[in-house]
Amino acid sequence: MASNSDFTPWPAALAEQYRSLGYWQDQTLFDHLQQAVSQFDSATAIICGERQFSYQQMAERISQLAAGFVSLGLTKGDNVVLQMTNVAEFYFCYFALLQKGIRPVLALPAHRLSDIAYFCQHAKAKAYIIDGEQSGFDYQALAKQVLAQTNTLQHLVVRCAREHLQDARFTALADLYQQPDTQQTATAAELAFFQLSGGTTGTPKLIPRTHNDYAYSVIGSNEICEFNQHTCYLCALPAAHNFPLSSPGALGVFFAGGTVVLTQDPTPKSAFKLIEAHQVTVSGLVPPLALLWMEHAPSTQHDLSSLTLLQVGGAKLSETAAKALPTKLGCQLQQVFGMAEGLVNYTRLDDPIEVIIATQGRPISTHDQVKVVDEDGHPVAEGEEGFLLTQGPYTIRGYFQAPEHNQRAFDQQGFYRTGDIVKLTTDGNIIVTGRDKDQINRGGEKIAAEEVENQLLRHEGVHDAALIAIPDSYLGERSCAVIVKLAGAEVNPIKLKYFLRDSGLADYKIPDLIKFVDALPKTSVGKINKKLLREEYAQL
Ligand code: AMP
Ligand code: DBH
Repeated sequence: MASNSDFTPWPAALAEQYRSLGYWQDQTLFDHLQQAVSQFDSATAIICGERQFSYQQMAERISQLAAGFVSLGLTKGDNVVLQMTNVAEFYFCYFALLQKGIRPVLALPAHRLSDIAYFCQHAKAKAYIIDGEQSGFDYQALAKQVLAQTNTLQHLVVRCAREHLQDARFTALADLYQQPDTQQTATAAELAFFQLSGGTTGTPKLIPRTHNDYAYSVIGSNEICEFNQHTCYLCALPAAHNFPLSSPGALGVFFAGGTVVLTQDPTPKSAFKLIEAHQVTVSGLVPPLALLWMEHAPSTQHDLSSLTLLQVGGAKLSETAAKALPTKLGCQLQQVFGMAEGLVNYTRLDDPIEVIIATQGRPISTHDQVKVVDEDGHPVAEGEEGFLLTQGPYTIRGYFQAPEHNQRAFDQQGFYRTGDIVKLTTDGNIIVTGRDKDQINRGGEKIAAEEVENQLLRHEGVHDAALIAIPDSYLGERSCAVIVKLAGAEVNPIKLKYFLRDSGLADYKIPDLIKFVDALPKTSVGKINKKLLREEYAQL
């Protein structure tokens, strides 16, 4: 059963304020979808390859799956790991689980054994739901490894034809479409699902999001981005990620009655074709993809004129690229600076061009509080650089079951320490200037240095290891592992990369570069001096 220890509640006075302001409407995410279903009925909700689903058809699939999940014995308060690619079934499963108060952990397609096994164990997940039809990676093989390493899973559900199931213990998702069950067991103040943090520590963190807080972030985003029933959104980033799910993303589209077009392939070749075919009006990208689209747009055969807005976020977009984007793509740019923990900032559609080009925008809500502080936690002078802390109506007050980490990640008043270094402009816009967290932002994919270092240190030939970011013109940053070998050890970069992959580390976390040194520089207190290392390796 759900319990209060599942998430850290907001202080009562704030919760009351958010309700009285109408931010928290005490409606579940499922309620919001239901409202759209009754209003938009036969309008197209999802386009997924050759398949299209109206709001009514989507609702029907959700209620059928809700019945199926219950028939497995899953019940309110249970956790499951949901790892789907960009297919309609991601949303069907997501809403069916939410309807029944079953909480999905939203794993990304790129997650591998070490992440998934951790999510299953930490969340005591009863089921793991995967995509068995996606070419390019065998999720069923991964699932077998996960089963061998974990002891909580009771069900493995695979999106594939029954005859393609690889193991007698697996259930076909197709068999879970049963007699529709429309009864809702979730309530809005409760935990709805888990987002995942890019993390800064040895283990990934689970981010508990409630219906109330998440719905507000979506509805607030819809107002800012002007999503409506005519919006046609190309979901080119992984659907489960916070950005394409909620900023305003697919949920914003569904609540407004528009259409989500899904693609597994975000590159220009495939994306441009879809933009033309479905008259896509808006999409959201990380900077490297935005650069790629800009590079290919001028010479494309496809008509991109339906595209009116391109949102870019997840990592810093250079000013040069921001300036060139509107002309290259023939649409407006919106910068989005968000985090799965909550706070999302947008440049506004009617902002002056200088603001859109040079800032990462301002918070959704006037009740998002941002503090920019120095090392001692004191506010910096106006316009000065400092650490960004925040609290508000949709920013979590604690990670799931991580008391020690929560001590560090939140201040005395419950503000979340984002780990970002920012400046505030006089009109309240945020400029991201750097980062204080031990993380590499590889084109929007975040890598916790400590997690990779811990894996490297498990290798018998590695004495010491540091993972640092090095600049990259395309990705923004790449990762470089600086390693001290044990005397006489036979290690080389290729062997180490294989070792990391075999240990279940996701591909994007494997260091781009591996360098060997005799010793790592230390600070006066004996910690690895990463600042110095970053300076030394900046030219690679
Ligand atoms: P996560 O906590 O994994 O959801 O990642 C959120 C982090 O991504 C933020 O704290 C920033 O470090 C980074 N980020 C997201 N959007 C932007 C942006 N537009 N510019 C710079 N950094 C960003
Ligand atoms: O990077 C992110 O996590 C992010 C970026 C843009 C995000 O969570 C969001 C918008 O909601």
